[in-house]
Amino acid sequence: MYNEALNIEHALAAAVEALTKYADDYEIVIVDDASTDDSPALVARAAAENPRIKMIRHAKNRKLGGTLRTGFAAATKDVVLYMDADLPFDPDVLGRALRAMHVTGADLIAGYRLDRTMEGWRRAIYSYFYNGLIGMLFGWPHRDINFSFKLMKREVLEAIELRSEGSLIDAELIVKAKNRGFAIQQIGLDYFPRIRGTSHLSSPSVIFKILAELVRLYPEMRARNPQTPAPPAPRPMKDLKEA
Ligand SMILES: Nc1nc2c(ncn2[C@@H]2O[C@H](COP(=O)(O)OP(=O)(O)OP(=O)(O)O)[C@@H](O)[C@H]2O)c(=O)[nH]1
Ligand SMILES: [Mg+2]
Repeated sequence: MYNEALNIEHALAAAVEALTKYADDYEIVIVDDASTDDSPALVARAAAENPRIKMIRHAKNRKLGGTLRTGFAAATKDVVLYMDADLPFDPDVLGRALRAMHVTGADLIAGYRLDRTMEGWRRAIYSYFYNGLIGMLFGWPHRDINFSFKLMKREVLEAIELRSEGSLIDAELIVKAKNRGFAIQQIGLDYFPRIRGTSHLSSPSVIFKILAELVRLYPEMRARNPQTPAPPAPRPMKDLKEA
């Protein structure tokens, strides 16, 4: 979360609603990336009312990769979902994604945006080339690398070391998980572009940082290291809910 005072309370309420419906036990970890608006105070208020909500605050702005790594390190449950704070999808899709994990036995379910027309052609073109570039470099075609819906078993996060500070983090996660032999499936999701607050992560400096980190991390992202056995037979839905 970065300066999301206009979105965060509603995003939290929608997440709590979905988690209550689909999980017996849950936690919500919000990483505040040194926001300068009221959003940390709003999260603190929600956390005082619901002890399952935790907030971790960065003293300095670290961008997406550093922030996700803080959040992943703090997550304690068996299944972890990461989501942007501007509510780009309805958290109720968690039910479908858990179901997809159960039915396919995948270790990671990645969401892709079914329709992006509202975002404008410039961003659609950037994404098209970025998805193509990652596919070409690592041999893993993936439809929507940077979409913020990734549901994964905690084994995935325990097995790989993520090092991006910027927005390369999504590609690093997908590529390293695949290289370790984890099974990934994709599901199409309704995407709701931001209508409140300010966009921060689609600037030229963010894209430049992705390319710089790609050069730095390319060798380790190329290393195939399948130490993971074939995915186990799917667990009953009931177990996932209890997890
Ligand atoms: N950690 C971190 N997160 C940020 C920063 N800027 C934005 N974010 C968060 O990252 C997520 C995505 O940022 P957005 O600005 O929505 O980027 P986007 O989804 O590519 O673009 P729009 O939705 O069109 O604004 C949101 O949860 C933001 O709060 C930042 O500097 N650091
Ligand atoms: Mg957004």
